[in-house]
Amino acid sequence: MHPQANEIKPVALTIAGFDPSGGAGVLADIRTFNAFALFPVAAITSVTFQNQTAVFGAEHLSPASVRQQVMAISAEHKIACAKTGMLPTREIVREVARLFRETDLPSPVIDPVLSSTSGYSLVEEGALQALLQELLPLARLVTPNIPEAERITGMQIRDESGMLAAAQAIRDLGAQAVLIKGGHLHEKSRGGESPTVTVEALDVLDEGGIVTTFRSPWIFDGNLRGTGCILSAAIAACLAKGMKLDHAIREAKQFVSAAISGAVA
Ligand code: PXL
Repeated sequence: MHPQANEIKPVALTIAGFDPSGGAGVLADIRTFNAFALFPVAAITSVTFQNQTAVFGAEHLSPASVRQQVMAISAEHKIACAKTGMLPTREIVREVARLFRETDLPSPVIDPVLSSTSGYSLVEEGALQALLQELLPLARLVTPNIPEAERITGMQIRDESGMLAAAQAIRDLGAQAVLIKGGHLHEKSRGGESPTVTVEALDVLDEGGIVTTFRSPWIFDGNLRGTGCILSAAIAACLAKGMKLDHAIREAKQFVSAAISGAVA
């Protein structure tokens, strides 16, 4: 790699876990940043052990090593956009919040990762509480899916008005904007005598109280791993390119759809 490559491309930072199989985490983020012609840099929070089938475990880094990765990168680069993914411990969440408070890193897109697609918990006890108290108030955007939004708010989300109420509750924690992803909302039984098929996916954006809804044909992704990582990285990338948030989300959603169909990332 030419050492000056980053002088041409804006630099995009991900602070997230490492999935060696490449489906999720920093590798998915890096592929996404590359696809948007950004220069990817990454600070790793945890090394996970997994493949397409299951997560077998993880070894988390210390908060100090997360800090030192970020400090070394940001001493050399002006960071154009940042996103966070798997932040597995209370201590790492606190350290990452400190980094965003105390340095000139741009406000992050926060993907509040709690568990893997296969259902394995990726965060220890206390990490969620720290996320709510310390990191969400610093967010440019938070991108929970419905189960994550339910755990963050303690609310049950059954429909669009539930999504709106949860988005406002998360914004009340201090985030500038919240995108609740409804991919799971309309999913119905696909077996039995009269299988119901989801025809629409609904996402709700609440930015400072202004609500935008995104409706798109629901694509069965076979529970593709990493779509949350790719979406939040793509939104951060589009923000780095100067797009308004709703435009950035529209572009990012198109990118994820293309990724699901195998065209990109
Ligand atoms: O998709 C959530 C996720 C995020 N980050 C890492 C992961 C996973 C799911 O497995 O491993 C590192």
